[in-house]
Amino acid sequence: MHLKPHQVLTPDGVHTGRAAPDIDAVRARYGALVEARLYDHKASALQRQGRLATYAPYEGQEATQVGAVAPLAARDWLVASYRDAAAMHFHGYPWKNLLLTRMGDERGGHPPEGVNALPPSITVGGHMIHAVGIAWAERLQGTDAVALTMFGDGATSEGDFHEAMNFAGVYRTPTVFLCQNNGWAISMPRSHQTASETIAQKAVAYGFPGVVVDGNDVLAVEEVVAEAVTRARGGDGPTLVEALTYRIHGHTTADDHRRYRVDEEVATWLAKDPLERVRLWLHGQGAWDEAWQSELEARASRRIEAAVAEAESLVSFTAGEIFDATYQELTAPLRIQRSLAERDSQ
Ligand SMILES: Cc1ncc(C[n+]2csc(CCOP(=O)(O)OP(=O)(O)O)c2C)c(N)n1
Ligand SMILES: [Mg+2]
Repeated sequence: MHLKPHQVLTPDGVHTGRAAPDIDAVRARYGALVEARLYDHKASALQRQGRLATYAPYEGQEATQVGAVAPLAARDWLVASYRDAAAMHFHGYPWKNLLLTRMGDERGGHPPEGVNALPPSITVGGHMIHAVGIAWAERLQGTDAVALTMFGDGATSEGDFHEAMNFAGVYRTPTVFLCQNNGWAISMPRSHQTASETIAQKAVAYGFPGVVVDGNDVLAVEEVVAEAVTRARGGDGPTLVEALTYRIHGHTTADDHRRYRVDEEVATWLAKDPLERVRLWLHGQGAWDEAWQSELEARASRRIEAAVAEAESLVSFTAGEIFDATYQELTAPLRIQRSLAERDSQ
């Protein structure tokens, strides 16, 4: 069990890993990180313009999300939560569908055929059980597919976490549990979540390995998850990975994080930015320049803008129709609320 976080790239962009990384692979990861950040900023801006409902920003957590799905094959499953848009996108879930889920359109929850991912779970922790069930079903059918589930530090206090981990341990299901420990569950700090020194060590009690990784280091996350995927595929059972990371913004666009945490804490994590360390390393290899950066941003922005246009062209319900889709019959107070919603959205 590694209780010291595994790290390959320091925040200054120094590579401390064993083997020299493949430059093209790192450039590809960097491109994904850039696109992930652009989407996050775009989605927050759309929410501010009233074009998206509440959004859960993940800036600061891009390395965990990109690194976690990099080792997955298309036949593997991703079962993630509301903050994991980047991970889901890079496992094939289109930006358009992710936007639709935030626009209140249920079509967002139906990824294209062949994309092995469940819709983002809003229920904290419930989806870990689904991931274990999927992994077990794959094993019973004799495939070598694995299921990766992503959840937060807060989710580890749910009974569902225990049920999922216990079942996975007993039946040695091919499940990779990835806890994005971002230090906070809304306003609840990690120190109030559990008395365990680490979340990873909880795996020991369930009979499988737990690993701690620097969640702002995309190469380290990829390495650790790749090892866990190999174990699961080979029939050696689950692994719990704890990625230490941080969400730079509020819990959602409806939260003011300045009410429960200090600016200095955010500043400490800004200095460990997951994109910057990769950029610095590439720059040191002569594999990064401004022109390439602009090209990456332009390409990602074109893809994201196209997804926004497509999602917006599909969504055409009025605020009042949300009531019709939710209730079979409207009571008198609901009829009043419906007409107020219609009036306010004019
Ligand atoms: C079962 C359940 N309980 C409570 C909530 C309300 N809720 C939404 S997010 C959240 C905090 C989750 O924190 P964490 O697991 O650390 O994930 P993070 O938001 O930090 O990514 C809570 C309590 C919920 N959605 N589902
Ligand atoms: Mg959290």
